[in-house]
Amino acid sequence: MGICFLLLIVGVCWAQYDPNTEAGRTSIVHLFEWRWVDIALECERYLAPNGFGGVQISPPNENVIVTDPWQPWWERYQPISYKLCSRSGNETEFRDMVTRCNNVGVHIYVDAVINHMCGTNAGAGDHATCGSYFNAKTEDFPAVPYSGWDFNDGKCKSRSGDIENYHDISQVRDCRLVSLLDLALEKDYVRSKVAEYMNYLIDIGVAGFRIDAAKHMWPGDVKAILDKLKDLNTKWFSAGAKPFIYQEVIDLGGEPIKGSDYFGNGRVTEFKYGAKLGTVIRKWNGEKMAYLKNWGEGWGFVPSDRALVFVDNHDNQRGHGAGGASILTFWDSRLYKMAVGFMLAHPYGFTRVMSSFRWPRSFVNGRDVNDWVGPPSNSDGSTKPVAINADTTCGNDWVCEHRWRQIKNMVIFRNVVDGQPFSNWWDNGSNQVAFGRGSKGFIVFNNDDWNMNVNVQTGLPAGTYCDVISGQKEDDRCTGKEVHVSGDGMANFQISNNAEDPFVAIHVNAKL
Ligand code: AAO
Repeated sequence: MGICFLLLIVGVCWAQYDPNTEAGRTSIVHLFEWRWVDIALECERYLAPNGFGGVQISPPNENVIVTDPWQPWWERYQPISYKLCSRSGNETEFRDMVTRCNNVGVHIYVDAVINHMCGTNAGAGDHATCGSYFNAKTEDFPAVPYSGWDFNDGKCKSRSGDIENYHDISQVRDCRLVSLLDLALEKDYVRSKVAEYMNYLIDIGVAGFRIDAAKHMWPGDVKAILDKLKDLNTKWFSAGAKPFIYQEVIDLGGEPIKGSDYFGNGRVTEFKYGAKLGTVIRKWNGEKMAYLKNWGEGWGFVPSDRALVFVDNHDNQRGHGAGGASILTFWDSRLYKMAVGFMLAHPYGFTRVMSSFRWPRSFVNGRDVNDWVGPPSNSDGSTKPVAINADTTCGNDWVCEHRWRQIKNMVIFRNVVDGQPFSNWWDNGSNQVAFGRGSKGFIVFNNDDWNMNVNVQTGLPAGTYCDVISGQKEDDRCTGKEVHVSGDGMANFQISNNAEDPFVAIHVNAKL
């Protein structure tokens, strides 16, 4: 009791850092803009059998339908109500997805857009995804209901009412982010409406939330909402389990709002991770992989147990949000696979894999003028199903990075080495590096412009291992390169700088 009181003061009695994934499942995947029916199938046919712990889904609540430009992906970040209909599906389909995914041990994490409603220019009428009436000008959202009293207009001190200066903390939190109507989260009524929405999802069986635009809310307001949340549904989670919370706080340094301001509520997204890793793998600014030896807190990142990490996200893969040009995406597939491989092998942070759709990228003066284009869709605007090809890749312009052999096998690698220490680092002072995870796994990269041929200590038991990057172990044979570890743990690695994938990864479950 006394201890809990003390802990309560520093905020750890409530805060939820544990992802609630099943034991031995250490990553989630963001199935950006996927339909609920496709996610349910993917949980059963692919994610569960390959050890994925969960899925971050696109916002499930009612949003405005934007027609100029035509149904951009970002319309889903403009809520109209907390009813569960969206381009991804209706409430019945949502419930079916959560049940079926949970039943195979893959949990659902909801992207919760609770900082704001639609933009000031969204108009009025019933052009929202469940058909609810709203009026952006009068700030009337009867389907919640919210009215003009429930927004921050009076509090905001910027000239336009929008955020104009990220160095002014109150502006960032009390004014409108890109003109989105900013909810007055200090009001108990508003907090209760938001908590009601989140509790409804918890009852259905979700395991946690990405808190969108958390930077634009006062940490204490977020906490007041979280304090109203229920424990997870005991049909799938142990009694007393709290929803996993990861807050979207963009902190690349240089602004007064810090990721650490939000530790009391849960984890935060570490945006420095993808920005820096992209810079290193691209070899920009004199960076080299040898410098990754102290990757993690040593690079100024938040503590590992407070971090949600990713190579790219739905914003910065198309120039939104933050990270800049260094961010690696599926468009640079060779370097991207190395970056994701490095992330999944390294113990730092809780990892999220991105799964994208392809869009007609078109650069004008260095900016992608098609950065708004929504998911693959039919002529009536409905989202196309995720087609699965005979070779297990996806069709219909769904990229499915999570199904790329190299990435899928590294998700498994991370599960196999879970709990093992970062060990046996080796580098050539340039871009050839290697490291292990105790006695369970080892990975080697050659990002130099010359061939690699080294003998290094792996820490693994003697034997012949199958490289899970160039192939994988199928029954008792290896479809890729084989690596021989001798009795003293040493092994020889040869990686051509022209290899399709210039890295090799082995682990004890891929021993022949
Ligand atoms: C759309 C239109 C707008 C229109 C609005 C309303 O594009 O023109 O005004 O509708 O009609 C998404 C889209 C938006 C879209 C919105 C609503 O990205 O384009 O607006 O839906 O439909 C900030 C926030 C961060 C946010 C990010 C995009 O802090 O929370 O912007 N991400 C989330 C979602 C995102 C969504 C929303 C929030 C809204 O993931 O998909 O928006 O729900 C600085 C700040 C960052 C700030 C960026 C971008 O970053 O630090 O906090 O992110 O600027 O404004 C260097 C700096 C770095 C800086 C960066 C960029 O890298 O180091 O700190 O430059 O300047």
